[in-house]
Amino acid sequence: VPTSTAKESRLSLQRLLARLHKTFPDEVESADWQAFESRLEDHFPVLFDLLWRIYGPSYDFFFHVEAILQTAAQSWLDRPGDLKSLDAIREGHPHWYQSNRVVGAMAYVDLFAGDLAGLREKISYLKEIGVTYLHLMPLFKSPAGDDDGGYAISSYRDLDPSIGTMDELRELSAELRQQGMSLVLDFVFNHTSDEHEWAMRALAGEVEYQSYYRMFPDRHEPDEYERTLRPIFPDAHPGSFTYRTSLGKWIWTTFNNFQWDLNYENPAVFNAMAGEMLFLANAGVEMLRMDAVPFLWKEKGTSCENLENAHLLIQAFNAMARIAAPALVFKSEAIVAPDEIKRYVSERECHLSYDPPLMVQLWNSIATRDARMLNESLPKRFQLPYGCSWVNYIRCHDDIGWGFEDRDLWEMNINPGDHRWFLNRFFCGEEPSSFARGKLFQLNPVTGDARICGTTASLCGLEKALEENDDFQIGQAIQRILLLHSILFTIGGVPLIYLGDEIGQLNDHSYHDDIGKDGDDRWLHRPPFDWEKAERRRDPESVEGRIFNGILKLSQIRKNNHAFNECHTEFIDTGNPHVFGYFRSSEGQSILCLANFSEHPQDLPATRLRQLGMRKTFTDIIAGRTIVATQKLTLEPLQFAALM
Ligand code: OTU
Repeated sequence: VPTSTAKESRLSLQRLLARLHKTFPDEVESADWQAFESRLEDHFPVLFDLLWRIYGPSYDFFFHVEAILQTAAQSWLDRPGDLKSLDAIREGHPHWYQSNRVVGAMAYVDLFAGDLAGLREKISYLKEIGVTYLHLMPLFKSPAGDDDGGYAISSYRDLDPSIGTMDELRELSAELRQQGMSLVLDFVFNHTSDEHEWAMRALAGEVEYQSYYRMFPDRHEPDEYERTLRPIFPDAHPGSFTYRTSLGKWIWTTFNNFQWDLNYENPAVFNAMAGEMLFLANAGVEMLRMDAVPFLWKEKGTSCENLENAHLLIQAFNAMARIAAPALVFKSEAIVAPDEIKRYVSERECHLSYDPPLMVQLWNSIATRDARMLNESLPKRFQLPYGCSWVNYIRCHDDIGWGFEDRDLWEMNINPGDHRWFLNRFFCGEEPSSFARGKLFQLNPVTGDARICGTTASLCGLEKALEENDDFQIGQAIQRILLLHSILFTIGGVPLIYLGDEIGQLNDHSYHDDIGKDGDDRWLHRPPFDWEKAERRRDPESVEGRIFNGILKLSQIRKNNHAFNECHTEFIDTGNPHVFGYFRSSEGQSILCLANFSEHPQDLPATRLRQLGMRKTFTDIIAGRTIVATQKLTLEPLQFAALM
């Protein structure tokens, strides 16, 4: 498809504006409308070009472009005044998420605080840790029992009634904003649940809504596609299609059989979902976690992941946001090969992205007590385009999958398959050197691939140490938890805490008693937040107090040192295979971060430090003491130091 020219898009805009003026006759004179038109001038050429590249061949292309602009105009007119003020603030300071003051946290509303009203009462707890970015897990209407933790959405405009109402969500977002916190929600736009109105109408035989999904009359095409697809939940749901007898059709279901993939080849689907996205933005959501982006577009003979049109679609959603909700930014959730992850990150696509390579490498170093893989492979891909940022995490609500770039491992003479298997055994506690209490997830019997479930504390050895009542091991487990968080809070990007990790919550096996959760082992690491345990954070001698205070200190150190601003991280060769090291510098301040993954003291020769420009005397701002290193610097077991 040839790309459109600037001239074509300008001409189209003129024609479309004339028609839009007729649709919104009472608005066109207003200042609000003028603001909309000036944004259109800026961003319509981009949007038009993207739509043209995706949908250009459809006979009714122009009809759809007009409908899409109507969605943008209506959403802008519906946007509340306080959010329009936020738009103006963000336009003046678009890269707010790069600030060292930003600290993220994620939680399920029901598990953390019962409901939205309960959550408002917990804002002070979040403020105590310094949270400024709050990701609430999907809270929309979902099929009872079959909801994939909220990722099967039946309506993007109605909440799960046990959590609250849309009005309460709007109130919460306003209160968070007043308290200096940004609300982050998921945009689950690859699929809807099979109880979404569109799916129900499709089931009832409405052809228009059947074209919202990908349906096939027999196995012919599904078989063709499956030749090159990888199953995502092989345990729960083999293959990528589900047969519905009432329809007599096979439906594309990448994830569970109740999650129907949307058909983005149909421009009406893009328009409808852009409307849902802007609706969320107008409720006060400042950042969208763009769920499952790799799967948006499908083509026979390919893996149907990370295809070019998936990128173009996200860019088209982004252009819609620039026009109708400029404060909105996107975070990419692409848990794919390291080289593919970065392709989603740019100001025109997703401003932020999870950083699975860091997460995976951190766990690898925890298991091997060795930092060489971190030192070798992380620096290769850490640099992001201007204005973009990583969201760093130790673990999230999903499993941990060993997403290394195989090439990197071969270069280090490590067999990737064997090494993944070692890590799986290690985190299930099956290796002699292990302290972890994880569980295998989605073992693929064909490939032998598997992923790991478990909370940070249980994977770091706290569960085992507490059971064995071993103070020394308890201390080491706490140090591992703090070591991981130290890197999270200092390396370039937004640190994202899984709420509960800051008080060392352990694996929770109670999900087996809930038929909605049993069978999905990711619930092992999604325990209800334990507020009694959280109370013990006030006792500095308690396990909870030691972890909580350690993380609190990291949060404060991050906020008080502008070296942690922005994303730039200069990785260094520490000369010691157990020690991971990097410089953070900004506005004239420079801090050398060193992480010892070994359970033994590790030395760094003073000559190496001198070469890195360090003096003989410096301060470790974590330990709060002055260090004189004339001969060498010795790091304690599992110590993290930030030197300046
Ligand atoms: C996401 O995860 C969510 O985080 C999961 O909780 C959902 O179940 C799922 O989407 C469906 O909505 O495969 O193992 O590359 O890896 O989107 C988790 C992206 C997943 C996928 C990711 C997906």
